[in-house]
Amino acid sequence: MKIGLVGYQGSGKSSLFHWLTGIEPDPAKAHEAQTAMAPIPEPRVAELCEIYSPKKITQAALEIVDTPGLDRSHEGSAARLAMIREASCLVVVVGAYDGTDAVADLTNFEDDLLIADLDIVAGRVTRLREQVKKPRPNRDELQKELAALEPLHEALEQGKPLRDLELTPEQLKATKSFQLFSEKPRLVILNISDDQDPASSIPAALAAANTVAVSVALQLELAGLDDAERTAFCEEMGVAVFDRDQLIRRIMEASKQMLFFTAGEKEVRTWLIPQGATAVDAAGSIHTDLAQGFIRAEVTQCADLVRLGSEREVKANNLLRQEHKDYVIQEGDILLIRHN
Ligand SMILES: Nc1nc2c(ncn2[C@@H]2O[C@H](COP(=O)(O)OP(=O)(O)OP(=O)(O)O)[C@@H](O)[C@H]2O)c(=O)[nH]1
Ligand SMILES: [Mg+2]
Repeated sequence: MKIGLVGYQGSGKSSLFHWLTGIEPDPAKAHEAQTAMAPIPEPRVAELCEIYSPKKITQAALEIVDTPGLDRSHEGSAARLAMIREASCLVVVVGAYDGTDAVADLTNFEDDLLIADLDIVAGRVTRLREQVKKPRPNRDELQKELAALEPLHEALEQGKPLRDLELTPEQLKATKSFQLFSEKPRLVILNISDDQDPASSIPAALAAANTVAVSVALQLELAGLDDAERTAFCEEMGVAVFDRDQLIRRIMEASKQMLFFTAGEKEVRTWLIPQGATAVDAAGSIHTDLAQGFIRAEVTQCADLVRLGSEREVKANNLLRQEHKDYVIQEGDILLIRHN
């Protein structure tokens, strides 16, 4: 699942990309989308490693995409919007380090996305209205699609993002191929200046939105220092390190994904799945064969295993559960898939 860093030009997307992934975007490719992985730190991996001493440790990672910024005058927007469409989750970066009115800037940006959505939905609704007037074999289906889209068309006209609505299965089906921006989950990052305090920098109007305030340039600089230099720098400048691991997990949650574990002497590993995924989905994310030959999942809670110290103790305490295909994966589950 692609996580798109999006926003207006110069808001700090490429700096954020560099900080999150450790990879500097190639300035020669600033007009293209650039991708890198950000490993998702999970402290429980170390606890599982103490139990298993595995030969190998593998951490799941987020796929982060740096996109070229939109121009406020909308020049060249079509191609840039097309790159943003590919992402399943948007991290909207608002440049608030130079005194820009963050609330107004975010509102403008989201309006730009909303208008692009409205164009698409309005176009489809107009075409469907024409089509259902004439008798044709698939008229019922077109009628259904129109009925699904009309309320969404209306919401967009009123400036309501679709993520705020509860979409029906028919509506989800009708919008799926459009990859509408306002339907995508999103997190807002206010890129504040070095001397602003992250704790008090989120305007009241954004408190309800999923918003994080951080000085990206400062944190990128701090990340490049060794421990001693960093401590000295922070003391001298009166600034603090922002927990990047926590931000990465926050982005994972915003993207409606979660981790599960597999653990043994060969490998301790975290895996990324959509929230609400089932045991057979999880099996499929490991290998398609595991989903096809799925018999059952043996599930342990990580906290139980860590507390008891061994699989044997977990079994002795009846804490190893046998779950079937439809079991919904829970936070902290360690899975062993039985298959043929
Ligand atoms: N003072 C300050 N300047 C920043 C900060 N973040 C970004 N900038 C400035 O903004 C410029 C652009 O930052 P980038 O990270 O490249 O911004 P971008 O969003 O990738 O820009 P585009 O790719 O052109 O849309 C940098 O060269 C910095 O001068 C910040 O936190 N503080
Ligand atoms: Mg950039």
